[in-house]
Amino acid sequence: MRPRIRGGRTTVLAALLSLALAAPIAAAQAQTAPSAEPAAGPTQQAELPHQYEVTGPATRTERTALAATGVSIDEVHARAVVITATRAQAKAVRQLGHTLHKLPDPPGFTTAAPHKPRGKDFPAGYTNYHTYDEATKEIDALVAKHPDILSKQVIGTSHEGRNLLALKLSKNVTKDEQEPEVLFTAHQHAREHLTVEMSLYLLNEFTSKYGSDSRITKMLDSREIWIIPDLNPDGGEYDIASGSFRSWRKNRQPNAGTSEVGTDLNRNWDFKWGCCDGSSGEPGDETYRGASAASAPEVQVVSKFVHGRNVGGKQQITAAIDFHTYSELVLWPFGFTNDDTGDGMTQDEHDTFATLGKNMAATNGYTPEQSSDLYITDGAIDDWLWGDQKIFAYTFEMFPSSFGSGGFYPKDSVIPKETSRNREAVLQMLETADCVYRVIGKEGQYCKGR
Ligand code: LU0
Ligand code: CA
Ligand code: ZN
Repeated sequence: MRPRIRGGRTTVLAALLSLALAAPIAAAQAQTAPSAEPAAGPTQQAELPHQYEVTGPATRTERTALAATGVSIDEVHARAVVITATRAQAKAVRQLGHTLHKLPDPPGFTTAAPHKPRGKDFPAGYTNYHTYDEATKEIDALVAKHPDILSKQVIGTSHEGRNLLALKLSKNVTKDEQEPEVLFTAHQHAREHLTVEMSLYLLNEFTSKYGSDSRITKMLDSREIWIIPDLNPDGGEYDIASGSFRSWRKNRQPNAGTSEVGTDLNRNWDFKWGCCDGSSGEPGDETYRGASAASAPEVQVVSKFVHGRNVGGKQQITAAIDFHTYSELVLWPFGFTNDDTGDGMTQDEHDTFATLGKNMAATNGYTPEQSSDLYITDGAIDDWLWGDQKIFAYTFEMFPSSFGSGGFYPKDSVIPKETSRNREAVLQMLETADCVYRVIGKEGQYCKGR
């Protein structure tokens, strides 16, 4: 398999960094010297991570070795990457022989304890992003307005007790009809706030256009669409609770025996959990996989929900997208292995994944590739959805393509364009969900008698 590069770019990060330094996000950070390390003070909380450009790693093997230090890899280029790391992790990465440059922190980044009521709002320039309460209110209003096609279930609670929701969109929504089902999930990673907006966009688009847009009407008439809009509400609220962004990734579950908080939900799913150097066993690391498979309550709740869609021994959900940011990618399984095919992935299955992935990417301009082309991950949701449930599951890494265009924190003005950018890809997935193998012309072989 030919390794491809995340974002499809071959530019070195020196150019990226100069772009970043010229960009508004960096201007807002002028108070932070690029190479300065924050000093801990008596009123400060546990250390927060920072983003660094790392020059050196050029292959997926080198990137996987880098990820094994417990950092998250946020952006991949030909001979460089952007990572998120604590100071200790940054030191470990330097010891691997790589060169690190600290990138500017997000707007108003602070290590101070919260000085505002929890989750009051996003910072200036970001207030059109929805806090957990705002999203809940908007969802409740949509359900009240469209009770025939939209219903809400509380499927469980997060570690801190926030409701985890599943929204169902379909004609005759209160009935469980014999229709192909499709799942959209978002916000496993706290700082990836644009993904909650993606969920809200889909809810608004489907409810407002049902009856007037023929493709949407046909899909709601013939599919059952599930949207889990916010898998990690505790992490999301923590990321904004101080009034400035904290660049938080994990959930907010304490780790027994340490002062470290949080599990990386996208390393905690119960398929090949911790198998392959694609996650960390250290509680303080960005990619901490948790104490055991599905140890995070949020992962347990969503796993149980997906298991519940197995009716009469048949999984009803045939296709899924898990939304993340950033890098503008369409990714498919497996993440735990570099092999295209093997146990749990036949050639036809791989070809189906790759064909639909490329078709969808052609509509939004993202780069399509197998997840492990970036670096190895284990315990990621797509591997579980496919490996355990045989659901054609993709990860979309949304806008932007790079740190220099806003990284994890693009301004709220991008929300309408960057959520609607995925409308066509989502419709393609829905339209193929009755027989995904149709994309490789093998409907007759795999979907007869369905
Ligand atoms: O979980 C992750 O590391 C993802 C990429 C994988 C799905 C391959 N990247 S993210 O954390 O930057 N969203
Ligand atoms: Ca229905
Ligand atoms: Zn993510």
